[in-house]
Amino acid sequence: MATIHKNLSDYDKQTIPNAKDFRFGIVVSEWNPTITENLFQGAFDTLKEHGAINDNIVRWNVPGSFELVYGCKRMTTCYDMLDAIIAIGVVIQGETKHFDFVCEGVTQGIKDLNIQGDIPVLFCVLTDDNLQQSIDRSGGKHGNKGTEAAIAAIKMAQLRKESKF
Ligand code: DLZ
Repeated sequence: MATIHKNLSDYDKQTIPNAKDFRFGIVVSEWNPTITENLFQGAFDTLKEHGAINDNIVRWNVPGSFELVYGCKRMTTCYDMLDAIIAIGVVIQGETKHFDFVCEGVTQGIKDLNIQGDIPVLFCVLTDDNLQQSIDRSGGKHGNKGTEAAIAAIKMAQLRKESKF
């Protein structure tokens, strides 16, 4: 998963489906807010760039990354017409084991939502050693993981549409 020499936001725009008919949810963690806002903006701008309209993008905030799972779960219940949901958070290594527990909880939780539910939930959670790594991946020298998640969300929305019979 080395991204040290890779800009995460490099992709071929021609290969991305048009998102004008899709509806997206974005759940944003308020922990490390300057980073999560940049991730949100990267995701929002990318969805718009590929045709999504403002009224078809709903945003909710949750206190921390651990709460992303519940936020996404509730969003799938309240807005069952959504085509994909993006979970945005940043977990930065501290001095205790909290980092490991939050990372484990949110990763497994979002995985479970994808197994149990019908709406794809995209994992846009940075799990970094320090603040600089998060800055580099939220609009810095390694691109914006929010952009990457938005592209994945459009692709998953299209896959979901095409796989319905
Ligand atoms: C408590 C905590 C800590 C120490 N670090 C982070 C972090 O780096 N990123 C993050 O999104 N949230 C953190 N939290 C908060 C937890 O995600 C959660 O909100 C609380 O444990 C309450 O459930």
